[in-house]
Amino acid sequence: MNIYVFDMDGTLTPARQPMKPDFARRFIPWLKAHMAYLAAGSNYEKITEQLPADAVTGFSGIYSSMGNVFHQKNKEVYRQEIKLKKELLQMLEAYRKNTLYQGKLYGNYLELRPGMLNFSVLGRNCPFEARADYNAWDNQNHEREMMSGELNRKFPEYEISLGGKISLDIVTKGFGKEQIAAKIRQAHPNDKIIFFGDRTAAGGNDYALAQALLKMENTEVVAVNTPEDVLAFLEI
Ligand code: M1P
Repeated sequence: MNIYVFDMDGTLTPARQPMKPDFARRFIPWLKAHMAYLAAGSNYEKITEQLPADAVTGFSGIYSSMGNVFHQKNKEVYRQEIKLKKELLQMLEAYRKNTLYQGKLYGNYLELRPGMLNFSVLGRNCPFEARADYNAWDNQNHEREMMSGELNRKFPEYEISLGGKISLDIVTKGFGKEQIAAKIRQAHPNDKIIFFGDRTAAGGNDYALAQALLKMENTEVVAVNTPEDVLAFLEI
């Protein structure tokens, strides 16, 4: 049997937006007929906002906050927390204060989730246009790459990766998305595991999970750019 694993933002839904109705109409019947898990960076509340209820219950399990929380059929099975060093938080505050981005900054720039911290210089309370504006600026100026490189060198006990468009995801080493690989393999020792993600390249937040899976036997990683690529691969 194949076990399917999906990232959410950029893979099953547009980033931070609800699943498109046409995608849901084709994907959910397929989901109900297969064994599939969600492996998301977002927290569970955001997942339930973005996915229709029958998609949430259609998964055999939902890993949220990078695998630090696990739900089955709407019931929380476990959660893990993160310890944050004062020096790390001070550096994040300095990045926010000294950014060269000229646009307006918004609130909720440090979002603590179970087992992880999401950091965005721009601030998560930004409107959608500001998100696009910051992302275009960051693509030119590589602020997030610079910050994640510096933080990974200075704090080897943490793993810092680019989130989606505007943020960094910070976890304790070993407690990023890669932990999901071992958990799914343990539950399904003999099955083929196929993972779909839009950020499987180095530096992306699906990279660690993709690499952990590829080190195991009987796995496949499918790099996608949009939810439509998922439908095309699955031929649904
Ligand atoms: O694609 C998953 C990422 O989505 C959001 O990223 P951003 O706000 O940067 O677009 C965040 O929820 C992030 O934690 C998550 O990994």
